[in-house]
Amino acid sequence: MPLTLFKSDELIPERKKHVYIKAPGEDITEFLPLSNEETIPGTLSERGCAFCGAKLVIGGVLKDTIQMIHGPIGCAYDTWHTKRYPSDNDNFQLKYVWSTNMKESNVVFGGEKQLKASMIEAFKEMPDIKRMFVYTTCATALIGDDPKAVAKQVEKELGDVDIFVVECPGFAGVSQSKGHHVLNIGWINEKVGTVEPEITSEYTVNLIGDYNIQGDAYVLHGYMEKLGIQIVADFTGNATYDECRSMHRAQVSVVNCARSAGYLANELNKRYGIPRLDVDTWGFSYTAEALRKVGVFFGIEDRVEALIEEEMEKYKAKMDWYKERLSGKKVAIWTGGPRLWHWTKALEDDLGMTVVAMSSKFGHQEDFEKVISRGHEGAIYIDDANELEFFDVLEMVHPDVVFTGPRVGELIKKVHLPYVNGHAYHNGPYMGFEGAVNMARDIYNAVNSPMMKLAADDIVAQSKAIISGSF
Ligand code: CFM
Repeated sequence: MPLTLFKSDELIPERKKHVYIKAPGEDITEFLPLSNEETIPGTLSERGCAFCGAKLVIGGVLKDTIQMIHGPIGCAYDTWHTKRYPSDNDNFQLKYVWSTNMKESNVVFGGEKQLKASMIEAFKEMPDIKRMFVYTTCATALIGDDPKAVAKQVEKELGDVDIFVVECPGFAGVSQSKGHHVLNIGWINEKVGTVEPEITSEYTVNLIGDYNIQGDAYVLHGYMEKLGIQIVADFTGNATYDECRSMHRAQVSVVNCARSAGYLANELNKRYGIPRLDVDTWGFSYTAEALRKVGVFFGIEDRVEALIEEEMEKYKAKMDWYKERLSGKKVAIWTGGPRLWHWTKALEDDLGMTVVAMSSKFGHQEDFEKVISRGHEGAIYIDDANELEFFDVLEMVHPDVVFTGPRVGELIKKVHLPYVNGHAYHNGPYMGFEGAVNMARDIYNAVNSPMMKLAADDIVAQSKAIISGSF
């Protein structure tokens, strides 16, 4: 059964091109669901906007940078405090939100004056901070404000600040994916190569596409430290603005989220000859494989093997405990895109689970190629799924647990299914060996939580009471 029309899509038959069920003997050269296309009107997409992809996903992670959002207040508020990326800078980036708070009169008469005033005010309020990202939004892009010109004026007036402007309003693309792209290319064009790092090791890497979700980057940084490898920059988990300006000096780019930051790795390769090494760092087998790739690159295989052995010693027995209890459970994954291919085989190999359905909000063709080739027959793959399709899938595959975000998670809870936060995690980190155990623990706790049963009982009791008139 290749491309498939769900029951709920009878009135939008175009959706058929976005749903694929892997059949025996087929491969990805025959079928791929359509992706990275405009959402079909009426399907109620779960996607984010292009501005959000730039600000919330990548720029906002930097630990020493003011994120000035040039637009109505909602664009700032809605991309503040909804992601969990800590830093060792006292979580500066999580505490504050900055906006030019565009009002109707600014829209009518132009917002540049307001932008300049807000930028100067923000720097004055935070005298220790000397770096800033400025983002345009739909409103300010439509009226034609020129934030780059304003940034130049502010840099000149203040003298000691550096500003990066991201011109990627919400409407710039079909999803948040466009924001990743615009920010990546802007950064390499304007900022990479403008700071020289201090090199302290004969082995140097860029980590690319890891955003320190609940401390993921800390786990990877710990491994690099044990291996004696210097991280020139992590784009952008727990990173500073200036570290990311010095990425041109690393020997290799180790790429985690290829979707959001593969563009930058490719440009570093083209412009500076830095090779790109793609890895997966969720799950036991993948983490070991990732470390081995790095080991081979630098010729430090012995150190890597010692590290893997040490970690296995610490975590393998715990993982096996969960494997015994989670084997055979069915999982659905509904996240952005990359986590589908990072997780599908990892959950099956490490925990014996079966991944039965996956939905990607904004993955491109290459993401579907990766996930479908790693998945098994009968698995369902959907691009940009909507709510009703989710319900169809639940009926078709009856997962024991769903990985998704809090928004879809609320729906999942209402049908009394366990849910694990696949974007920001329940109790991470989830990367590396220790992360794999945390993830297994959260799945185990979700699957075995008495809450779902109690909620179901409660509904039965309430319905009985309503029928008998005693409610
Ligand atoms: Fe990369 Fe990400 Fe993801 Fe992503 Fe995202 Fe995310 Fe995601 Mo939520 S950068 S593409 S835009 S791995 S926020 S940390 S979890 S949808 S699969």
